Amino acid sequence: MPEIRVFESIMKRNDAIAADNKKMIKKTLALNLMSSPGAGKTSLLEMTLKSIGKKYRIGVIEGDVATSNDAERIMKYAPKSAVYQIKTENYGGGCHLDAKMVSYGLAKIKAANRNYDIIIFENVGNLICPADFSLGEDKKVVMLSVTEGDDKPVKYPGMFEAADLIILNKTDLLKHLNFSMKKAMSNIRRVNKKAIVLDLSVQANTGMSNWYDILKQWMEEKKS
Ligand SMILES: Nc1nc2c(ncn2[C@@H]2O[C@H](COP(=O)(O)OP(=O)(O)OP(=O)(O)O)[C@@H](O)[C@H]2O)c(=O)[nH]1
Ligand SMILES: [Mg+2]
Repeated sequence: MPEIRVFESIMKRNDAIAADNKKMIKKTLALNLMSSPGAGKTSLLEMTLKSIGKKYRIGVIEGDVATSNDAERIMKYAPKSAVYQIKTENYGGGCHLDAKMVSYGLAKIKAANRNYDIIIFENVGNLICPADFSLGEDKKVVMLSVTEGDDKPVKYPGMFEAADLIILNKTDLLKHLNFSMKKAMSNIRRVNKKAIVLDLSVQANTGMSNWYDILKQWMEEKKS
């Protein structure tokens, strides 16, 4: 019982900081981007910055256990001041970002006064823990690469249940795999009836315009 109370109190505190984060970024669209390791989150952000990074002010907070590899990749396509790497091991954490870490990141990229159009939190690669911790995002985006198998939505339901958008990535590899789009879709719908589902290949740059259209729509909704 005491363990449950400690967990509840951690979650309450996290939710309060997440609410402050959201208040602070005002009209900026904030996204929590989650997936298992290597699904293609950073690749998606690189391609997004290349394509629409001049039109919109995009901030990125990277989350990883160790290394600044992802922030270094992103800085090639975005102003350095708009990118910040959180190494969760430095905060006594590990498998996910929490709202407090993100609040440091938001201060570092000066989110309160730079009027970003979008800020994306790339979470630590993990299909379990990140789902439980709200960061102050408006939308949760979950990426599944087709190399991981079409059964993952039902094996890791928490992550997929919570998603507003599910991106099926690496479709360029479908011809080499026994991944069934039909099965994946039916597994997604078993746990989440509402999420938008997109299939695309970041590497082949196919299906990306649907992603940009959704970003545009969400930005407009947030600003209105
Ligand atoms: N074939 C193929 N490979 C891809 C695609 N998108 C990403 N990759 C490759 O997948 C690998 C992992 O990509 P990342 O973007 O680092 O993945 P990530 O989700 O950010 O990884 P973590 O941050 O470590 O969780 C890299 O070698 C990418 O080049 C794609 O659409 N097709
Ligand atoms: Mg990454």
